[in-house]
Amino acid sequence: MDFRTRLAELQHQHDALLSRPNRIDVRWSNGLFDRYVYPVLTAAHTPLFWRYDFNPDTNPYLMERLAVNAAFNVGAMDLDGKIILMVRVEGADRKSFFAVAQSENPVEGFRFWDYPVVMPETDNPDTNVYDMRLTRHEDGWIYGVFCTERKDPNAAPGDLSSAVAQGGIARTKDLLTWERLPDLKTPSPQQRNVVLHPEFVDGKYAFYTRPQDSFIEAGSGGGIGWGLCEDITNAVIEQESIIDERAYHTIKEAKNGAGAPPIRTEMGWLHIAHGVRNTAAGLRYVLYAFLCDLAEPWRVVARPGGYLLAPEYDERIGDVSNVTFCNGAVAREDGSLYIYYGASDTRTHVAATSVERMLDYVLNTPEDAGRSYACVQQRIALIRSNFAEGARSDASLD
Ligand code: M1P
Repeated sequence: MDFRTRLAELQHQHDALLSRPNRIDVRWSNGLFDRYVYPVLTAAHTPLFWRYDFNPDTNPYLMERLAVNAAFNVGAMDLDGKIILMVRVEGADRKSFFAVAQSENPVEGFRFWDYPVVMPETDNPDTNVYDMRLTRHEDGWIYGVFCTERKDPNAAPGDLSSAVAQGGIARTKDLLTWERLPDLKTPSPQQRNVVLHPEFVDGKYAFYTRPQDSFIEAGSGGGIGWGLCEDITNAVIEQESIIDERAYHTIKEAKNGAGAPPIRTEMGWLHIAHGVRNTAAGLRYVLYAFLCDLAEPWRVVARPGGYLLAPEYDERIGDVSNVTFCNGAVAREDGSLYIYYGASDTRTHVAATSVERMLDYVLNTPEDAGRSYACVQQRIALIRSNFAEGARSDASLD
């Protein structure tokens, strides 16, 4: 196929992908949210002109010159009626960067802006940046809080894996031009999954943190932390307290982290977070939800047990399999709520629900009972109440 024909074919396929309608996955039904059949973003959604050199003289075989590996873990917000996703795009070289994709439809039709985000560096340049949470703060700025990763300066010679993760902070008014602020300083050696609360608390900026001792292990960092700081242009948290602990034999045994910036509801601040447990096949990442008090956002008031959303179907497989991860959700004025989640560190999916349903879920789902015996008691209570409602025994059916 000659250059021009192949380019036309590539463009045709790309246009078809970008305009492919999405539909609810009928295999899935739990009354809480709808899953969609197709991911809303994949590496293949990135513009062809980000990847191919279109000049036949310099690229006679029409090769991908700068391939893209993945598009996942998106920050999200509603902007003038459009859904904006701040995508973690990962090049074939493993480096992630941020890029905006937008759509008027929350479940399909996402298209990338022409250029990725140019995120200014600090004096200590980031090797890798990822997982931006977008917070529209009451101070008038839109903040992007993300993980910045650099090689560990104390790594032993030959150790090319040890890294240091910290909370990077930048702000913008238009998502185009970004002002980089100094990284968040906390008492913890490392941070990931840092989220800025959208409102001042006691006149201060409030952060959800995830203290950790090393790059991978949370170690003594016991869960989702909370801390206040006076000045976001030099953000220092002196005191960090754990508001949502890790716990033995739960979905957040190994680690957990705040996800989308919390959503203000009439019943409290709604959080969609992630929990990580160990399995014989490696780590398993699931989403879970909890609710915090409106006036005291550091106080958890409802903790439904178990996970909200776990990897299913194709979501289970990818570069890091068995992972669902959320750092962006959008609550719209009509009450609908869209949860964007990365699947297995490869692509981006959406689950559609409503704030009302999520409140029903967090307020009426029993807490983790903690022990098998107690979980059986919980289930027996449900069974008895259903028999009282007229449920028929399956065993009595022929
Ligand atoms: O690979 C799974 C996830 O691992 C990290 O999350 P956590 O810090 O909770 O382990 C992040 O790097 C995230 O991007 C990734 O999806």
